[in-house]
Amino acid sequence: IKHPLQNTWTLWYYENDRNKTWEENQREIISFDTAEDFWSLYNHIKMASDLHQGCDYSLFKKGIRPMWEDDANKQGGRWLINLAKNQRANELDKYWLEILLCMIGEAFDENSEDICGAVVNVRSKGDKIGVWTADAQKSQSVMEIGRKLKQRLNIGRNVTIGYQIHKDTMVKAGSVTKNTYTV
Ligand code: M7G
Repeated sequence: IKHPLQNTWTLWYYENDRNKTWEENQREIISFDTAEDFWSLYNHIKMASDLHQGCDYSLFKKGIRPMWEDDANKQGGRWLINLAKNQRANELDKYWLEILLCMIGEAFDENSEDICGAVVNVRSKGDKIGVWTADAQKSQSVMEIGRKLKQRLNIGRNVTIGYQIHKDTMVKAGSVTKNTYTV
């Protein structure tokens, strides 16, 4: 028998079609709930670094849509990892896989229930990876998740990552959103 995961996860793919709304461009691809099915899917799809600029992958717990508006996300925010352009070659795919493994392996321990999902944005101005949590007010959980992330991704102590509340991001389209937490 296959190795069951604690949660069922859904992969989403975003491709920008100017004739559709942002929400319509989010496509639900497939759900899985075993380690083996995760690897079949992972090995079958393109690496994030091979996606066209402007595309996203999102992996969220089944039932949570990868958008601010979802009930599970609307009080939440994200730990954001901004990558420099030259990090696409070496870091992007490594970071994304490590985050996927942290999520499906419930590596955030008792804070795993606060994890909603993660998004990778492939962008010409610099790629981004966001880890979305359910409740921005749960400072202890948010901070523990941030510290664990930094540790698992081997992000140096000289590098700071920030947590931004979705409600702040929402009204700041195009400009910088303030960090509510940093680690
Ligand atoms: P992005 O794709 O997260 O980053 O947001 P980018 O600026 O690097 O491309 C781009 C735009 O997509 C936003 O300004 C919004 O118009 C739209 N958008 C992004 N997200 C995550 C959402 C969302 O959760 N809900 C809605 N309605 N629009 C979103």
